[in-house]
Amino acid sequence: MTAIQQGLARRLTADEVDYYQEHGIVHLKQIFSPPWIATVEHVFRLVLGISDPMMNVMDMGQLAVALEAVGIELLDKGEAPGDFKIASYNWNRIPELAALLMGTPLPELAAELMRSSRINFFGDQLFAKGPKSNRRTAFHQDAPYYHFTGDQCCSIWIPLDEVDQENGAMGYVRGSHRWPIYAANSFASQTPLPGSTEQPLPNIEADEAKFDVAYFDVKPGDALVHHVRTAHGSRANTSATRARRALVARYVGDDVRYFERESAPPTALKSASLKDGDRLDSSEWPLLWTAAGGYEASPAAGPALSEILSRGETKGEILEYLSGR
Ligand SMILES: O=C(O)CCC(=O)C(=O)O
Repeated sequence: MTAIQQGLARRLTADEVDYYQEHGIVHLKQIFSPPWIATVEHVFRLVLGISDPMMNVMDMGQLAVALEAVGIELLDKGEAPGDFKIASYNWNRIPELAALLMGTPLPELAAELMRSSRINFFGDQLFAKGPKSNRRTAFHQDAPYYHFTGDQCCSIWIPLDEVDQENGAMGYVRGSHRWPIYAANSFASQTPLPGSTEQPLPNIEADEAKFDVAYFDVKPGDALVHHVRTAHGSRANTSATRARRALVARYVGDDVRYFERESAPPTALKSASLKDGDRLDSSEWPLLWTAAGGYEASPAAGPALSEILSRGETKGEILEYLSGR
């Protein structure tokens, strides 16, 4: 990175890139600028404020009730009066979210950490653990949920609240990006999803010390970035007053190729056009940035989107911009 990109408070250091490569996780302290984080907060509220049946939002409380009803053992039992919602893959319904994820600074941040010369967008998720939502996110790897192979996929976890052990800190098994792919679970239970063919993940929750789980206390402006095979999960939010919100943005790089994984859950995104072995370039996973051409290579996005967003332009103008590219 030659200049500080719009949205960043500072440059990445060489040590941070090495740490990500070595451990499959890195904590970037105060990497984002306050105005950019204010934009993330605005978009987060917008997404979770929309009540539209087309929105992809999972209520984890309801999921837990449904799992228990069919006899699946939950990680956290007992009373969990607070809300825990996960909103997934809504970027193509909400232009402001698309603009945030596809413009500076996230694609270049992902490129630098993964040492990749090109970046496609892969997906968005919002995790909102309300006060007293009292539910862990079970340890899991992201890879078994996806229809692709490769190492260069990272998730950038962007907190909007101060987060510590009390309100849902994220934990990561350092070095587990070198593990094989284990079975996917429902996040509320360690039980593998029906149809999984991989081995169940070791019982990390039972002996976190043995697995060298690293928990991170974070503040708005920080990011935690993990590799697609790094095992991760989070504490319950046991605080009576403090929410724990995070936006997760996922990107893929040079070595990722489409691969229809038979064991992936039915909700895993498939492409209408790609076949096994193809790069992900498609309307589902747009190419955003290349080292040679910057954002110019991108049919879908670019720094101008972030600019439009930061000027507080209207939804109509953002939609017009996206459809004109
Ligand atoms: O925020 C959480 O509790 C879990 C996040 C997660 O699993 C992810 O970012 O892949």
